[in-house]
Amino acid sequence: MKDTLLKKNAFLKIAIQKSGRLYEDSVQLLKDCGIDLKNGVNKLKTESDNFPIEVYFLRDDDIPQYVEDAVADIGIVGENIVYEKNKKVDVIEQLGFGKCRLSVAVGRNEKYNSINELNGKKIATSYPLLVNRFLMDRKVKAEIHEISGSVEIAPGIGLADAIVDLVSSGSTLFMNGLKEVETVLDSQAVLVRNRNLNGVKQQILEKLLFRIRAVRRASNNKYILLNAPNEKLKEIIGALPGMKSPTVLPLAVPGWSSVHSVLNENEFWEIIEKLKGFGAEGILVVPIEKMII
Ligand code: PRT
Ligand code: ZN
Repeated sequence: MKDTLLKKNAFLKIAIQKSGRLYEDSVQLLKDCGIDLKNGVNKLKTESDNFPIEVYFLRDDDIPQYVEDAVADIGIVGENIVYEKNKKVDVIEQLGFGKCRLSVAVGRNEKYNSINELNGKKIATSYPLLVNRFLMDRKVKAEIHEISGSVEIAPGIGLADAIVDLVSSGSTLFMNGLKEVETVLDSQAVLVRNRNLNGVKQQILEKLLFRIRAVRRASNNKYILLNAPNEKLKEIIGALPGMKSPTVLPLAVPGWSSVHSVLNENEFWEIIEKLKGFGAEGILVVPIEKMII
C-alpha cells in the first residue's frame, strides 16, 4: 500500500505555457536538462521516459493558481504574472528568458518630468494590482482602468491618458505614438513552487534545479583557448577569472604557452580586448554545454 502511494507521487508535475512567448524556451530548458518529452497528440499533458516529470500545458495566467492548488507542483511563468496574481507560491529560480519590463507609457508628445504628472490621470492596464501598488508607494493618485488586451491603443481612442504594459523592444509603443516613462517591474520567466511539496517531490525538484543551474551557468559562460608569449603569461593569467586558475600548457614552439579558461558573458569582450593587448594570439572561444561546479 505504502509502496503504491510512493509510486503514485514519485513524479513532479510541472506547468508550462501551452503556446505563446514562453512555450519554446520552457520546452528547450527541459530538453537541455536532458529530459526527453514524449510527443503525444495530447497537448494538455505529456511525460518523460527518462525523468520523473509530468508536463502540463496551460495558459500562463492560470499557472500560479494551479501551483498554489497543487494541481501542478511547480511552474514556469513570467514574474509579471506571478506578482500580479499574488498567489501563495514560492519563486525559486530566475530562468533568464522571457525578459521584459512592465512600464508606464504616455503620448510621445506629452510633457513628462516626473511621476507626479500621473496624478489625476486615467491609466489603462492589465496589471491593476502592480500598478496600484506602484502608484501608492509613490503617493500618486490616478484612476486605473483594467483592460485585458490591446492596452497600447487605449490613449489613441481616448480611453486613457497613460498605459502600463509589458515592453521588450519598444516597437509596439513606438507604433502607437507612445513613449516609455517609468519602469514598474523588470520581469523574466521564473520557476515557482507549491509550498507543501512532499519529500519525494522535493528531491526530484532538487535534481531538476541542479540540472537547470548547470545549463544556465553553461549558457552564461564560454570556454576560451589562446596562445600566449611566456613573458606575458603573468599579465594574461591575471586578466582571466577562470573557475580555479587557468590551465597552462607548453606549446611545441619554444617561448609560447596555451592557456585555457572560462569567461562569463558579461565581462567577455572587455577581457578579450585586454588579452589581445597583452599579446595573446589564436584566441578560440567555444560554447559550453553543461557546467557543474
Ligand atoms: O495564452 P496565454 O495567456 O498563455 O499567453 P499570453 O498571450 O497572455 O502571453 P504571451 O505569450 O504574450 O506572453 C507570455 C509572457 O511572456 C508574459 O507574461 C511575459 O512574462 C513574457 N513577455 C516577454 C512578454 C513580452 N516579452 C512582450 N513583449 N509578454 C508580452 N509582450 C507583449 C506586450 O504585451 C506588448 O503587446 O509584446 C508587446 C510589446 O513588445 P515590444 O517588443 O513591441 O516592446
Ligand atoms: Zn496570458
